[in-house]
Amino acid sequence: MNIITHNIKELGFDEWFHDKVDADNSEELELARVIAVHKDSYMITNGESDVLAELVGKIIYSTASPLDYPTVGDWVLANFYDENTFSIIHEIIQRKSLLKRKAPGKKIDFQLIAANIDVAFIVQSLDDNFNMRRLERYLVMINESDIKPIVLLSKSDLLSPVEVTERIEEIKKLMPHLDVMSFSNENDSGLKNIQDLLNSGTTYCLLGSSGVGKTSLLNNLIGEPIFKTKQVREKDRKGRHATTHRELIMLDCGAMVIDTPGMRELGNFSTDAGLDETFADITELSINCQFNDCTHVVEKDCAVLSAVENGKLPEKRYQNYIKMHKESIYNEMSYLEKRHKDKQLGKLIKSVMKHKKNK
Ligand SMILES: Nc1nc2c(ncn2[C@@H]2O[C@H](COP(=O)(O)OP(=O)(O)OP(=O)(O)O)[C@@H](O)[C@H]2O)c(=O)[nH]1
Ligand SMILES: [Mg+2]
Ligand SMILES: [Zn+2]
Repeated sequence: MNIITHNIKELGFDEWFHDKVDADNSEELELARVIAVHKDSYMITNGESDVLAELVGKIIYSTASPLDYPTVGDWVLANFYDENTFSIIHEIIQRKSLLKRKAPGKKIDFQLIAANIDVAFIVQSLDDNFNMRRLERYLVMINESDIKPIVLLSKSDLLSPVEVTERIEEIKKLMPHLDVMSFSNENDSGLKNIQDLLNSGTTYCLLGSSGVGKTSLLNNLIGEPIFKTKQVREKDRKGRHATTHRELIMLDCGAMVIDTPGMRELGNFSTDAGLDETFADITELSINCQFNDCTHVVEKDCAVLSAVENGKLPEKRYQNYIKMHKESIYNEMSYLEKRHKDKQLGKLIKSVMKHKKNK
């Protein structure tokens, strides 16, 4: 059985993961963490060297879902070859947490964002990008996993201090327990507060729309402009992503940060847990609904609807909740249907192959 070496401990490997490693396989394989995902290959590290990796055939041919592929932040068991210049990933170790969304467009499938994240920074810019409904959407995604969300409001240099405080209060009024901070990459205000949050061996990830300043923040935390940021010209900021892939970066303080490309769509999936936690006010109100299975849409004596009527619950927040709830039911059903069809197809292929063999 592999022991927890100093190297992998620094990368965040702990007893929790140790208990999940299959002892049979761990003899000849080495523990490593996925630090980057490219089209058909990966970059993994064992704390000593960063090594190019590919997937073992077994994973490529037996995977039914994107959930079975490695993503940034994953712990894997791998074989290292050629003096640690190449490796083959044999197994993904169970994930402590997983950030995923619906794949963009009409396709009903998951897209993985990152695994084994401890803290997610939701970055929204204070100028024109701030949007409470989008913030709720990110929170639903994060609260579904055991990840701590922290809201970072960027570009505070573009607003007056009074306006910044008002924005923070607006969020706090709806979600009193949420951590919210403002900062600026331009004049460095608030950066020290963010640095103070970072702990060694802990994995953070930067989420938020394109152009809000995620990579600029990462560069500031590194202390050097290592990663490319984009030059925003006023009108054509759409469709140009400065960051194109996800990568795990180790900071000098020992904290790890995953930068992600800005996401335009955030379709959600089976997010009951995420919804309940994000909309704790609605969950709380629903205790007083007449029916246990109240959907808060048409029912009589619905405490949620009354709260909207008397202005205690903002109508837009209520509508966003209902919208995401419906969406998650729809996506879940479509996904199950798709999986069922895929399985049928799999059976058909198997029987055709068998038939051919027997001929
Ligand atoms: N005024 C101001 N501009 C900023 C701040 N942070 C970033 N910017 C500018 O915003 C633009 C986008 O910054 P990036 O760091 O590339 O944004 P990003 O979130 O990484 O964008 P994607 O990689 O496309 O998702 C750049 O031109 C930055 O100079 C800030 O705090 N204040
Ligand atoms: Mg970026
Ligand atoms: Zn109700």
